[in-house]
Amino acid sequence: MTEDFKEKLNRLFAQQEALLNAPNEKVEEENGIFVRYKNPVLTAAHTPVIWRYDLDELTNPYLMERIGMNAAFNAGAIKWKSKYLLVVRVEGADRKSFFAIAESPNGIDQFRFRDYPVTLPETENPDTNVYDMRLTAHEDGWIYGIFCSERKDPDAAPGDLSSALAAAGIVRTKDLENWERLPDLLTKCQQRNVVLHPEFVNGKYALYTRPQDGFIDAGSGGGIGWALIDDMANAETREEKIINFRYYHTIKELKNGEGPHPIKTPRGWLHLAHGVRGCAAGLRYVLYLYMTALDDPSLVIAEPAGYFMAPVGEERNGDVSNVLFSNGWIADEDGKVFIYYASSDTRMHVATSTIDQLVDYCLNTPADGFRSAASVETLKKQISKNLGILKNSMLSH
Ligand code: M1P
Repeated sequence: MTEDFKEKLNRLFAQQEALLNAPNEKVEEENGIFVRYKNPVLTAAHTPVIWRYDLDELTNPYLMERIGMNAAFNAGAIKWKSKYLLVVRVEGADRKSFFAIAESPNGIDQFRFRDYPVTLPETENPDTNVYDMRLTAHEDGWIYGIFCSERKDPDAAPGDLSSALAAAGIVRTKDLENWERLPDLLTKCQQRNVVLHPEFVNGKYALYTRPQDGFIDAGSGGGIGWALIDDMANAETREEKIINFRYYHTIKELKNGEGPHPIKTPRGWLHLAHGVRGCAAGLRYVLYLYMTALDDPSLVIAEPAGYFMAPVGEERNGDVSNVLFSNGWIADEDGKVFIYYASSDTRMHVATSTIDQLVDYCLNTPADGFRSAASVETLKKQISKNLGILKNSMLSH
């Protein structure tokens, strides 16, 4: 190896180590509900040097990137052997997404990809693209991963190279190293954002679904669905009911979808989801929370109006701008919650909160009144209560 090549190589590794070891810090002045962290926890630049470069001077004398990585986003999350583990949607410069695992000792920085991406077993009908895995450590003892399996629509008109079909692919593992592929979920329509509930419900597996008319449009699919399944090894939705509806002139008017699986709390199941609306700039994806009953995870008991998180600053820009999307969060035993979210289909971030704060937010934030006049009434109520408090506190001074 020449000295020049060796120097370039050392620089490359040093730059990456600096990026991977950069300490993250809280962003001040948040809203009391959650705290954002300043640096993205993963980007395309966090993918290992050994993925992107051929390190052999003979075959790569200019030390050029040979396999480009475009983005690292929409990660599933799980706490595993005391580490915070993300199953990341990595997208290559070739537009193919694949899964790769990155781990951190503290959940907020030092995320490092494993040497190899996940080798996902295939069904007889190979996937063209795979993405957005939701991880569920189910009480049956398996860790399931449900993801979108995308294939070209076989009925597309000649020359139409864009029409696609979305289905829910299913894998399971006991060690997050070896994955068993199960048959795709059998449903009456296309599906994305399918999530496995962590507990049996009436002795069955329970899925959050998102029935959709087309690959992009939810269409007549009214929102987040719910289906009970006999067997994950032959999963089929016989009956599907909508449990979290879309509404006109809300943040989820056009589409919505369950995020990661809900967190069990003493007051009910805490859900994180995304809502989509259309505007002149295109689609706008934001995150929202809702809660369902402890004894019936399909029964909504609280849903604050509007969004919980929306893109800000650099989060607003990327390959698909104006998008926040989350399919992973981790609740620690002390009640701290790590919310992993992607911005604009480009990079991964973390925000933290606690179960108590998120439950309080859900149960005490006013619900949507669906009309401007209702919003004004809600606002007036709070203002007059606060004016009373201020008046009393001034009197008491
Ligand atoms: O581009 C924004 C998101 O679009 C899709 O979301 P949905 O399933 O709601 O249609 C997905 O492709 C998602 O990966 C992507 O982030």
